[in-house]
Amino acid sequence: MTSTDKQSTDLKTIAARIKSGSITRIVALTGAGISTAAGIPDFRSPTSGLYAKLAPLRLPYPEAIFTISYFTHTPEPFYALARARHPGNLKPTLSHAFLALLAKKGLLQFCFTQNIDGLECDAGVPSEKTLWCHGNWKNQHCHKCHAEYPDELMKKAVRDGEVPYCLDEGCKGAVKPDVVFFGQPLPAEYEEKEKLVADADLMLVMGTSLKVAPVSQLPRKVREGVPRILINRERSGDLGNRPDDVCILGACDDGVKELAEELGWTEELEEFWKTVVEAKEDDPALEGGPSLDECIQKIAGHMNEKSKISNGHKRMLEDHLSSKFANLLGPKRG
Ligand code: CNA
Repeated sequence: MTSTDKQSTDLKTIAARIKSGSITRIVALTGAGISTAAGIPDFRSPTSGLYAKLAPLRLPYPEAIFTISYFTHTPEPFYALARARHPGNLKPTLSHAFLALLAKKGLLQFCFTQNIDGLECDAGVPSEKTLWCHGNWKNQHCHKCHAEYPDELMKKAVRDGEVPYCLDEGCKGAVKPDVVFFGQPLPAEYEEKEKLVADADLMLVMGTSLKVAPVSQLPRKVREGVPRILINRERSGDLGNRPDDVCILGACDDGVKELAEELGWTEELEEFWKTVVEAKEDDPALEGGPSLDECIQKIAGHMNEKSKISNGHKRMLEDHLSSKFANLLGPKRG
């Protein structure tokens, strides 16, 4: 645990307040870091994060793969990696179980998650207490005409790494899971739910770099004097700047263990986590499959071919335009 001399509280004090009932409205904000232990890489970790791994694809920028304007003309990379990133057969982590345990004890006021894997739901966090700020994989629609697309066909597309297209012959737009891409609005409930942050008596921020707005601004909406706990590998946002902040730097599951220990919940949490993991059934359709690195290698070849074609196309256009331009200017002098 890190502390600064500005700090006026610590984990022990916060745990004591939870146990005594003076903290009852905990608002959680989670990010990709609570799911890396389940096997889904985050975005921004230096070598293990997805953005670092995407280098062979030579995307215009790593976020392009999740940017709506890019997806509309090049959906292939998103689907090529979908199977390796799909949460189908992954199990909730101890951190997901901790959130569900808070809910079970009536202490979780609300959970804002930026994750799209739905693992907090698998762990038992009630859906009415969760906002998937960036959507999730549960449903899918054509990005063009917004028609629904059947689950079974979507599962097949994810399994085969193929782009699913709208079943309407006249449309044929690429189908997109209901994940919020860069350039798309957040769910309509966001503005309403955001107000719960000002009512919290503890905010728990876990596994996020707080680099994606507007969710990154939520911790600032906590009232002054209300404790905020950050559990993350690194400092993020303005966490640690207020006297009532506590930063536990390291793996989320270790930080959660530390907190559970202070609360006297260690055994209960371990037991609960075991039942949660056992309860999640595997989907045989999504078993096995290539690793993320293998998927990236495979699509890299295809993308390089595609870029060769588009470079050729670009050169052809340039030649065409320069000859047109030369004709407009008339014959060369000299
Ligand atoms: P990010 O920007 O990749 O940051 C992740 C943060 O977690 C970093 O600060 C890491 O240091 C930290 N971290 C990683 N692993 C651990 C760990 N085991 N213990 C403690 N800390 C860890 O991801 P954010 O969530 O901040 O960014 C928001 C994006 C990421 C959202 O749009 C998500 O949809 C998107 N995302 C989601 C998933 C998922 O659903 N599991 C996976 C990858 C990215």
